[in-house]
Amino acid sequence: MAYGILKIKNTKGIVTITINREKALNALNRQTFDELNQWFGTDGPKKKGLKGVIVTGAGEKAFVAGADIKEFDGLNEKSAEALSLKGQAIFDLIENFHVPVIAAVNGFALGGGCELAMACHMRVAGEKARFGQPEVNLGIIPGYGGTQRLIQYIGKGKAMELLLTADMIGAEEAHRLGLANHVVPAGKEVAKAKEIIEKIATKAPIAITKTIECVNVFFKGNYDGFAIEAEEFGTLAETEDFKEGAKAFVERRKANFKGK
Ligand code: DAK
Repeated sequence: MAYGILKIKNTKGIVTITINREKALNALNRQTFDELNQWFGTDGPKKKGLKGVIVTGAGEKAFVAGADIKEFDGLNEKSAEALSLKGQAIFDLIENFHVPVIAAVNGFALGGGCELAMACHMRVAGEKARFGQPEVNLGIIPGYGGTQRLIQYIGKGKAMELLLTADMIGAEEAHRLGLANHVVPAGKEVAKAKEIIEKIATKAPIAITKTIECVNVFFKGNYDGFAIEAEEFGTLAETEDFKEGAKAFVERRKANFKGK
């Protein structure tokens, strides 16, 4: 499969994947998801001599400003739940990838963008990075693991606050809370991620892979919060407020929610 949106560059075993939709602030449309699936599910695992992967966004403004709101139209309970499960499965591929995957967060990481960054093993934030889960502004909830992963990084109380208020936080706050591993000057995110990968590449590769597996197993409880998240996401897709939220965004006006 040819890649039309992802720019993929392999430099001495470090692959940098750039989501290249700068005009749409790198929003995740269906094609971007398909290409991420193709790379993390099929092409990436076959690469020989791979040390690590860096995921970043094109331009200086955004890592990824969310799922593509312009593709929300026409979703119903079934299709939204299916899409949520598909997105979760792709982000699971990233979370369980056999070599380190680092998000180089160069600007807005909102909604699905914050979820993508959280699916990576670490996050290096540029000083202009902004993180947030603004889904409730649109009448929905995070559909790609955000309700589950944010708690893992910053704890229940703060996660609840960010998810319920839709507030954005800057790089320093994300670092203080444990969401960002490092904060670096703008433009240095990829370089710092490379430095971390080079350090990890000096360690035993199988131990690295097993460490990733073990850390991830800790978070697989007996309950399936992701399935519940997908189910609830499907339910919300049929609400009037969801349609109004997306429409208001496109029309650049404040949404008029009715609780329906
Ligand atoms: N989707 C599509 N286009 C987007 C976008 C997005 N998420 N974010 C920005 N853009 C586009 C804008 O529409 C604009 O395009 P034009 O109008 O010029 O054609 C261009 O990018 C530049 O954006 P702005 O003009 O708005 O730039 P500003 O600097 O004024 O503002 C901003 C930057 C990041 C604050 C603002 O763009 C913004 O608030 N963006 C939306 C943030 C957001 O709400 N993101 C979505 C969160 S919800 C699902 C599962 C999960 C999800 C969805 C579905 N299923 C299972 C179905 C997840 C949902 C989310 O991610």
